[in-house]
Parts: sequence; structure tokens; C-alpha cells
Amino acid sequence: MDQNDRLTKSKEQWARARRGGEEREVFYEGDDRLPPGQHLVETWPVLDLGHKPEISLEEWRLTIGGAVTTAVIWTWANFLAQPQFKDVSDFHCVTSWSRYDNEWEGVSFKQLMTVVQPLPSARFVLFKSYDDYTTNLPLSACQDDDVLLTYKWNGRPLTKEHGGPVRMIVPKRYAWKGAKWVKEITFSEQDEKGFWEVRGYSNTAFPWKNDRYG
Ligand SMILES: Nc1nc2c(c(=O)[nH]1)N[C@H]1C(S)=C(S)[C@@H](COP(=O)(O)O)O[C@H]1N2
Ligand SMILES: [Mo]
Repeated sequence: MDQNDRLTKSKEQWARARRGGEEREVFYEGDDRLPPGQHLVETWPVLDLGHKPEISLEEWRLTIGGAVTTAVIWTWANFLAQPQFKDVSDFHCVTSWSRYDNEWEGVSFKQLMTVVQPLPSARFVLFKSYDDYTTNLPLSACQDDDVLLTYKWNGRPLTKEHGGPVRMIVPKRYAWKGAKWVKEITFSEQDEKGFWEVRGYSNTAFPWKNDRYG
């Protein structure tokens, strides 16, 4: 099957699925943009522990510290004063839905690193959120060009349901690695597992390797 055939087949599948009342969720077989075991959605489901903290922009703070040269506590104004960064990426939840072409806007993780200057010994990063959720990543994963702190989705402010005012986006990992309502970012020499990682989910979480459980 060449690329054109593949695209045509995909469109037919969409049309059939819509006519058949499957709403907006379609399983694309053979779509090489979809990681193994995932299906595509056009909606954006909300997934979290159930408590959606309400943080006003006045009280919002982001504390970035640990094994860094310059620890900072950003206010909303400090955050917006950073060079702004935009990226479009796909979003893969371990519960099997994926959402293509999300446009994120905010501050790149690389920019954050130029501000705090992690120590050479720093190899891991722990994210803590306003709902007490945590998740962990190797520093190398955070340094990818597509990793950012976002406050916009498709041109609109990120809603509270999806982690506003600010959340992390780490496109190459399952979405649980992207902390909604992010509150603290801590660089460390040691890896410390987060909420789902201690409950049996994969520490690495690679969608393309079907890497769901630890
Ligand atoms: N603070 C926080 N961040 C979180 C979660 C959470 O429960 N709390 N859930 C994770 C999971 S499992 C997923 S799939 C995504 C879902 O993001 P969404 O609700 O915007 O789709 O957020 C991730 N980040
Ligand atoms: Mo998830």
C-alpha cells in the first residue's frame, strides 16, 4: 500500500465510522502515525485523579529547584516574560486514546533549563502538581525540543480541566508523564517514582514501544 492508498483508506474509515454512529472515535489500522494498541479520538478526554484544583493567576507559583545553580519561583508575570514557544504534537494516553495535532504554546523546557542551569550531577526530574499528583522523567527526556510548559491549547487558554493555568507536555511519552496543574519541578541526582510509576505503570512510558507497565 502506498501513502496515497493509505490516506484514502483512512478517509473511508472515518466516513464509515461516522455513518455507523461510532461518533468520533475511530480505530485506524495500519496508520503508521498511531502507536501500537492506540485508537484515535477527535475529542479531548479529561483524565486525572478527580480533584481539579482551581488556581488563580494571582496565586499561581511555579517552584523550580533541587540540583540547579539558580532556583526560581515564577509568578504568572515571570512565566509570561520568558521567550514564548509553540509546538504541534500528538498526545497518547495509556488508556489507549490518542489525539493528533495539538498546538501547544508556552515556555520550552530548554528555556527553563537556561534559567535554572541544572548541575552536571542532575539526571532526573520530578514534577509535583497542585492536586498532589507526581510524575518523574530522566532529564534527557525533558531536553527534547518538543517538551514544554503550556498554557494554551489550539490558540485558547488551557482550561482547568486540562491542567490550566500551566501543565507539562512530553509528546514522546504516554500522557501521564505530563503533569497538569504543575507546581514544582525538582532536578535530582536520584530517580524518584511518581504516582502511577509506584502503582505499576512503566517508569519509561514509551508509546511506540507499547511500554505501559513496569
Ligand atoms: N496533576 C495531574 N496531572 C496529570 C494527571 C493527574 O491525575 N493529575 N493525569 C495524567 C494522565 S493519566 C493523563 S492521560 C493526562 C490527561 O490529560 P487531559 O485530562 O488533559 O487529557 O494528564 C496526566 N497528568
Ligand atoms: Mo492517562
